[in-house]
Amino acid sequence: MSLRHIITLNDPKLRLVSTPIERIDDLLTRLIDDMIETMHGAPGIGLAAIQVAEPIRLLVVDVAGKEDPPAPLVFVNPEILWQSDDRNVYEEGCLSIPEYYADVERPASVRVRALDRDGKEREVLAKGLLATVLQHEIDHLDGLLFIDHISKLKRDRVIKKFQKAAKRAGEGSHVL
Ligand code: GNR
Ligand code: NI
Repeated sequence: MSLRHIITLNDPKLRLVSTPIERIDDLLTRLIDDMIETMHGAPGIGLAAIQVAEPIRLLVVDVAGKEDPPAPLVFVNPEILWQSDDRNVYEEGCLSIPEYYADVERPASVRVRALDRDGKEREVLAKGLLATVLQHEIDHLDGLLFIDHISKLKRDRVIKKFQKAAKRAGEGSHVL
């Protein structure tokens, strides 16, 4: 198992629409295990494959508390079958947008169908934090970020901040 590099806001790959997974082979289960390790190491409570630069419809989540043993869940080709009309607001963050947090309103509950690590079809009725994280991750599979759910003013501000930081990091590293 190994840690994978997590791409950040300036990387245009984050806007790709990820493609469905056709088979769960050795290469994929290795990616799944690396993603779980990368998520736990970050630390984070979710990770979509595109965040480690793999544009495929795969995500992992783990919303176990700090005192509990790890409880990673794997979702291959997830689909939202149903979402509640009632909504919830959570302060969200994203490993691809480090140190930025904002309130996001989403459906409070969702029913999601996916394949697990063994290729078995599963359905979960998620509420609370799990419902929020699953929607955040499924957004990633469609090239969406949580900042797409906040005001344009706030979104443009955080995008600009990251562009400036990338520019600064690039200066001085040019070969003369
Ligand atoms: O670690 C994460 N925490 C989090 C908190 C509130 C709502 C969503 C998340 S997901 C995030 C990890 C991540 O970026 N997943 O894509
Ligand atoms: Ni994220």
